Amino acid sequence: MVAVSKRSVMTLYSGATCPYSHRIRLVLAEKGITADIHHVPVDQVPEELAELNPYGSLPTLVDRDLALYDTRIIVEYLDERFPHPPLMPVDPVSRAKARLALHRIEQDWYTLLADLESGTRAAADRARKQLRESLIASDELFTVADFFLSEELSVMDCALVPLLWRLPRHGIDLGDDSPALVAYVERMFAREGFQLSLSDAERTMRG
Ligand SMILES: N[C@@H](CCC(=O)N[C@@H](CS)C(=O)NCC(=O)O)C(=O)O
Repeated sequence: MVAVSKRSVMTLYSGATCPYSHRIRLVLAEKGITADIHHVPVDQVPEELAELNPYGSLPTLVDRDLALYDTRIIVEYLDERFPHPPLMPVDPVSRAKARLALHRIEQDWYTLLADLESGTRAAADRARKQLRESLIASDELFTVADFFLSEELSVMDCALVPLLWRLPRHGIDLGDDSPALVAYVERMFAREGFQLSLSDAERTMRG
C-alpha cells in the first residue's frame, strides 16, 4: 500500500500481476501521484468493487465520488487531473498519432499477451512466436527517439513497458535480434518510476 497524499484520496483496485493495472501504477509513479493501492484477486473481486464497476474488472480507480474503469479512460483522467509531466503530446496531429500507436499496441501486442496469460497451450505457443517476431520486426521504431516514438515519456511507454516486463515470464527472449528495443527496455526498466510501479509479485517475474 502506498501512502495517501494530502491532496488525494484516490484508491486503485489493482491486480498484482495484471498488466493493465501495472499501466496505471506506472502512470501514478511517473507523475508522483500517491494513492491507496489495493491488490485484489482478479477472479474474486471484493463486493465493494463489484458495486463500483459493473464489469468488476481491474484496474478500477476511485477518486472521491468518481469510479473509473477501462485502462485508457483512467490514464486519460490521471493525465488531465495531474498534468505534470504530461503523457500526451500537445498538438492534435501528434495526439492522434499517439492514440493510434496505443491502439496498435493493444490490438497487435496486448491481444497476444492475453493468449499467453490465459489461452490454450496451442494459442499460447502461437502467440509466443508471433509476439517475439512482431517485436523484433519493430526494432527500428525504437531508434527514433529515447522514448517510444517520442522525445518525452508518454502514454505509449506506459502501455508498452508493462508488456515488455512480462516477456521472460512467457518464455520470450529477444536475444540479439533487436538491439534498439533491448536498449529501450534497459532504459525504461532502470527508471525510478518504473521500479516504484512494480508489485511484489511482478518483481519476481524477473530475477
Ligand atoms: N479493457 C479492460 C481490460 C482489463 C482486464 O482485462 N483486466 C483483467 C485483469 S488483468 C480483468 O479484470 N479480468 C476480469 C474481468 O474482466 O472480469 C481495461 O482496459 O481496463
